[in-house]
Amino acid sequence: MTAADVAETRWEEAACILCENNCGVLLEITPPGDDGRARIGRVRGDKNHPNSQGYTCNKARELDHYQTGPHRLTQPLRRTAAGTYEPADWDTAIREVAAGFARLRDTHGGETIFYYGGGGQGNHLPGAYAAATRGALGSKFASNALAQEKTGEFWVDGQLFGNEHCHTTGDWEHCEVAVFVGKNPWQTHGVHRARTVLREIANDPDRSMVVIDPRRTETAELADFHLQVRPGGDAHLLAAMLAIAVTEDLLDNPFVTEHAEHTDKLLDAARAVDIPAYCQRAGVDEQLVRAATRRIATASSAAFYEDLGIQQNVHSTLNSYLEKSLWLLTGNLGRGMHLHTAFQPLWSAHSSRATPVTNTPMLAGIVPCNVITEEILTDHPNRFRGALVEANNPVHSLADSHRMREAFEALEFLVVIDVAMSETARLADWILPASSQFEKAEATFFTSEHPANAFHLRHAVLPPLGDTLPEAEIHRRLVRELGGYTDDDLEALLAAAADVDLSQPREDDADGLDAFALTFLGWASELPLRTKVAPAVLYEVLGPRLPDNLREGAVTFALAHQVALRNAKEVANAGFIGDAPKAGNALFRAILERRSGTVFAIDDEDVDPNARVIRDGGKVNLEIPVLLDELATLADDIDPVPDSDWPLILAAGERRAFTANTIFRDPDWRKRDREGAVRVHPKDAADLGIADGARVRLVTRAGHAEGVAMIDEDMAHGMVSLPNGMGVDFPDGNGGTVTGVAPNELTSHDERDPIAATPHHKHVKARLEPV
Ligand SMILES: Nc1nc2c(c(=O)[nH]1)N[C@H]1C(S)=C(S)[C@@H](COP(=O)(O)OP(=O)(O)OC[C@H]3O[C@@H](n4cnc5c(=O)[nH]c(N)nc54)[C@H](O)[C@@H]3O)O[C@H]1N2
Ligand SMILES: Nc1nc2c(c(=O)[nH]1)N[C@H]1C(S)=C(S)[C@@H](COP(=O)(O)OP(=O)(O)OC[C@H]3O[C@@H](n4cnc5c(=O)[nH]c(N)nc54)[C@H](O)[C@@H]3O)O[C@H]1N2
Ligand code: SF4
Ligand SMILES: [Mo]
Repeated sequence: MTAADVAETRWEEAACILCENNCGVLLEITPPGDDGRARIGRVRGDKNHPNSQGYTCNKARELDHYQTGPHRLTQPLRRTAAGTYEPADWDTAIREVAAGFARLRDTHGGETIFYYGGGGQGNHLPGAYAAATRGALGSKFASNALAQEKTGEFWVDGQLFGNEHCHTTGDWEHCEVAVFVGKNPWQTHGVHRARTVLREIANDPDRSMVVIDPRRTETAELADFHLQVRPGGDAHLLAAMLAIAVTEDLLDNPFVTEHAEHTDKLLDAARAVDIPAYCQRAGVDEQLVRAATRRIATASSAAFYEDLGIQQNVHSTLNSYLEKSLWLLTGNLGRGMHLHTAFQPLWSAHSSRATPVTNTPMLAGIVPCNVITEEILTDHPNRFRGALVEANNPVHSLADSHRMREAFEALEFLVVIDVAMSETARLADWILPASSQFEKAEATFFTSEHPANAFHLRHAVLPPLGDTLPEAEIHRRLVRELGGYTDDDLEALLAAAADVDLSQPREDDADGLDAFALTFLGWASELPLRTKVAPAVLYEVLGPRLPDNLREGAVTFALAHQVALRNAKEVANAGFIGDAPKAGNALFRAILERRSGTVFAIDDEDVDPNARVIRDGGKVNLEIPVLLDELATLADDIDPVPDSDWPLILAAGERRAFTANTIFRDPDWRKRDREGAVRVHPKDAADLGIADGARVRLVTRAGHAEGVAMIDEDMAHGMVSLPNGMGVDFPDGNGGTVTGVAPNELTSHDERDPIAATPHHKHVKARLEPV
């Protein structure tokens, strides 16, 4: 596609890329203006999208601020000795990037090449193709943002249900009670059509909402029970709730006996809880805690969502254990909460490995974000010496930006693939410019619905900018340059692919896909390296057989087959039937044809809720010794001594109406709260003599920053907050502007969970000073 192809305004199916909901949208594509570039105009919800059904929030209409602007990279850039960047052509870039990594591989081993990325809120295909480059290099250690939020939860799932792919999701449409723990879905979604669904629950006299959050958020405003917990008091609160459920005889005993085992130690621990003291420690009225617990326990179904408020906080992993125990013991597995299918799991099923330098466990197979700098800044022979960063901005998004910069500068070779000159790209030896998510086919693997689960392969709807390439092509060229496969290797595949024609829908096997699938499977199984480089190979041999605007979807061919094998029953329920390769091919065809997304799997309902528990014997295990030990320590933390140096707790990285990680760099996208104010409780502001709109200095152990104060009576006393995603620079033509505070200038890498090593972003000791 070229700019000339956009001759007149047209509407195209796509998805919003700003949060994990990926709502289906219709984009108005406008023809090139004076700058010669077609762009995104109006944005509407797509009623045909299986998940969003026409819904969008306020942010989707700003998508052109991502697509168009001076922040976009247009050509490969090489760092000069002086630290500036000079443009280069792709052939040079690929040759030198491959040579730089090959040197590290050959001298120190491929495992010293670290990979950070895989995608953000809208783009997971880069990660799928990067697997080929990593395979060719022998790179074994990788990380991404999941290891600073969800890995503790995944590990608890593994302990409870059998492995870390046993992920649960809430049935928000039907649950009688919805419980949000450190989660503000009104702003952050995660629940499809969140604002509509939340209003429905709030307006239904037979349903209730419970919110556990120190701030009276937009979600809390709609709740029947707002447990306004003291920052960091969740473990005490959740332990008290569990204790109330146990001692008031509110457990679903028949359900527990039938579906769970090893419950005694947890129940004993709950009985030992001093309920009034724990409620007081948590800062919530005991009668309110009792009432909310009774409401949850007596409901026919309760759905729970735990998120950053507890996952990036003290006792993060313990909080997950307590939260899940509460809904399990009150009989909600298979009622409000469900184990679901996934199109392609984003993490590993097992936590069997540890990092090479600090020997920190890699929960769900991911290097914990908070140890990355320690794995680089050392003379240990196995340290990370090189890194490939793609579609994420870790120098901005990981704890302790100072130390992150120091570590990434210390790397012998750093390559960043991004659409924009990010904070991380600024440190790279090579910056490779990617086509945007609207200039290539893209998809995410955020597929966690029950019972009907959908996958959406989006079409390219705009021509690629400048000299950018999709990641699929970047990785294909890198793998080729690294010798991951040769022309000879492809002979049989190219012959089979020659008979494939997917340029338009055809009946069943008239497109030649069945024969290709069999050839491909045989080819891949011949040599171990072939499986690794297969994504790049598929892009090379199958990509050209796909419609032009879907080429980067080639890898979903393999993924469709994998899910059809893994979840044959659920995939058949969605209408894709037949022995391999029939079902996988039918699913792949549907993915290519259905521009608004495809339901790929439908879970059976009314089956044993334990059907997906994969532990031996099929019962849920409720005994996690290391967390029971941590639970016992709560009794010694009933009366914390106030810290006069750090009287406030900073939630560093709150989601608001106008935040979207670092996906937007142009500050003009924000219709209000442009600078991202520091929210302060009126009493704290009065004590410090701070007026609304005044400039303030926020000081933490790690650093200090100046911002503008917003007095907010919805805040908890003693708590301040900063929005996430701020403090990125934008090339405005005058040397660049930075708007707002980058929260990780204020966080420390060593404040982390004892088990998951996830950061305490929501619990940073701080003080505030007037400027
Ligand atoms: N608008 C917008 N939406 C987004 C994003 C975005 O950048 N902007 N990012 C997306 C991403 S990547 C994610 S992971 C999700 C995150 O979604 P959420 O987890 O909902 O996001 P946050 O606002 O960071 O944190 C949620 C809540 O935690 C509360 N909190 C703070 N301290 C505590 C505490 O001690 N205890 C409890 N119980 N709660 C506490 C905060 O008051 C806040 O309301 O949002 C996604 N959606
Ligand atoms: N203090 C604090 N820190 C936090 C959080 C917090 O609450 N507080 N939240 C954490 C959480 S939950 C998350 S998820 C992370 C998010 O932070 P990151 O994981 O770093 O992700 P994003 O900010 O979404 O980064 C997106 C990057 O991808 C680039 N990009 C966009 N489209 C494409 C594309 O098509 N191809 C390529 N190659 N690049 C593209 C963008 O330009 C940008 O540089 O932040 C984490 N950091
Ligand atoms: S909820 Fe809003 S930000 Fe999230 S995908 Fe939908 S429109 Fe985009
Ligand atoms: Mo996130």
